Amino acid sequence: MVISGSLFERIAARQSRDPHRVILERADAHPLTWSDMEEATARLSRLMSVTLGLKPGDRVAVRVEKSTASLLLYLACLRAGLVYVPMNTAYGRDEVDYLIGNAAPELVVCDPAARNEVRDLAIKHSTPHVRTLNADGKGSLWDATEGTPANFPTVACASDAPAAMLYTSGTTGRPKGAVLSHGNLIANAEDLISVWKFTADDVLLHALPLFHAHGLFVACHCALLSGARLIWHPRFDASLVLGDLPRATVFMGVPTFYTRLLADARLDRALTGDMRVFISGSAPLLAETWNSFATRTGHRIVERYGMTETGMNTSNPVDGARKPGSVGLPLPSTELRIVGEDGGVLPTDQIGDVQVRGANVFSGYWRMPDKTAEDFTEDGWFKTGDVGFIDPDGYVHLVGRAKDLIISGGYNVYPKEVEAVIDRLDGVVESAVIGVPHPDFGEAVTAVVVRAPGATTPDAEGVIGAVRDAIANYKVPKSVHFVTELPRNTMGKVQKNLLRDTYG
Ligand code: MLC
Ligand code: AMP
Repeated sequence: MVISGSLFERIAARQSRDPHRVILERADAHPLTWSDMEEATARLSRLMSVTLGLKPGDRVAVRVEKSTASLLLYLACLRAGLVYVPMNTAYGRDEVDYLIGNAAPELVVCDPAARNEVRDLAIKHSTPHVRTLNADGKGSLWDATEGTPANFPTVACASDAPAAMLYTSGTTGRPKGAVLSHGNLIANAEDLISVWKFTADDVLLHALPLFHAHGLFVACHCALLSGARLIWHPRFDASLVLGDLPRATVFMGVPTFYTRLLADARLDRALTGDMRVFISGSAPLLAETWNSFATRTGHRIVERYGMTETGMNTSNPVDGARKPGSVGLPLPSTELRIVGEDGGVLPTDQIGDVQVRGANVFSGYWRMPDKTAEDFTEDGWFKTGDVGFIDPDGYVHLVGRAKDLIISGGYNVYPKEVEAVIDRLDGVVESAVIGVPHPDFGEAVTAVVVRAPGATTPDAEGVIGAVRDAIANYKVPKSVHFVTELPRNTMGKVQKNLLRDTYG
């Protein structure tokens, strides 16, 4: 069989070897086989392509709770050549407004509870279709598939055809849509399956959200393209994860998942005895967490490093030395180099900017050619905004970020977005938002605020309340400090390092 560049065709080719085998288990409903998934995605693809008339390349923006139906919707978009645009369910009205306006989707799928708000935004942005899908997989999208024939010829596509667009914020300006092609996603998944040695005997415990690269691409593609079984959890709950670990062989999480598992006395060698590998990424895993986990369970967590625009770039090996504090070796299809301020490549052990190139790297930001050009070098390397070095064994170590980014519990928070909300408040002159160490979230969003002379409002609660009303809840400062002025260097730039020293 000749298959095109379509990721769906690739998954179907792997899964159709044994279509009646269970590939997804969940607590509250019957397990799914590939045959179930094939049928459900055929209906959804047909509904979107034939009934609603969406064409390959059209965007489908999705803001729904994680469910197997949301996974099926993603797969149906791949199958129909549509571009899947997931949104964090924590996004507030302004964030959804911006995203729908920017992505210009033909269809928005949202939770029934948000239908009126999303419908208004859809009207504002001339989005023709709005459908709903709730956490149980019910809603107008699903209902409309009743009676739809369960056959749909998968849309063939070139490997550079867009498959998904994920929004990532910027140091300046508004969030950008990173367009990932079918080829980007396939290349990265194949590398990870080989480096992490996935086989059809694996059972992956999936507790990550489905709207970011980690849960959607890394976890799902490794399982679906290797034939491994998924145990599906709607969200991360340490207790439920511990309950299912004895039935799993692979677990993936952000560092907060690991610190929360360690906080539970039940985590021990017996419980994790049948596990093959634990994998961590999206934020720095402290060597202390790595060591505690190794002592308690005997497992050396495999840390890897990636980002929305590139998928995964490096990983510690499953066979071979896993170094705590290092993000490992470049993946087979990824080249990685460290460059100095003059753009020259730096030798081993020298700290500089991390740049990557390879089949995993996206081709650009949606409708932002200038921003895309800015983030690539002339010879096609992507500037990650991360800072690190390569050790004499070839292992990559990240030591910081050139970009002004806070990572809290694996979610990215760009200070500028939070500062903009605080600076709008009456009585505020200016603010600086920083990340300070936090035992659960790794970094905690912290605001340092200058009020107008004599002003006593807003107080900390007022600042927190205003941010909570405006943007996603994980971006809300965990603490607020008031100062009479912000420290600045001779260029007038706020010295956030001094603030981090004071409030960290
Ligand atoms: C929730 N809260 C957070 C938070 N998550 N605060 C800061 N940082 C976070 N990450 C807050 C909520 O606002 C709420 O506050 C309170 O905590 C409880 O909310 P919750 O929804 O009950 O929290 P919980 O379910 O415990 O969520 C925590 C978490 C979740 C760690 C399980 O954040 C999570 O699943 N993180 C994973 C993120 C991820 O998948 N990242 C991958 C990005 S891809 P209040 O005040 O309202 O009560 C990427 C590329 C790569 O980076 O390399 O992988
Ligand atoms: P995102 O934009 O959500 O894809 O986040 C990507 C960023 O997360 C990277 O540029 C890194 O700064 C960070 N990141 C991902 N994995 C790791 C890791 N293992 N260690 C440190 N930082 C990481």
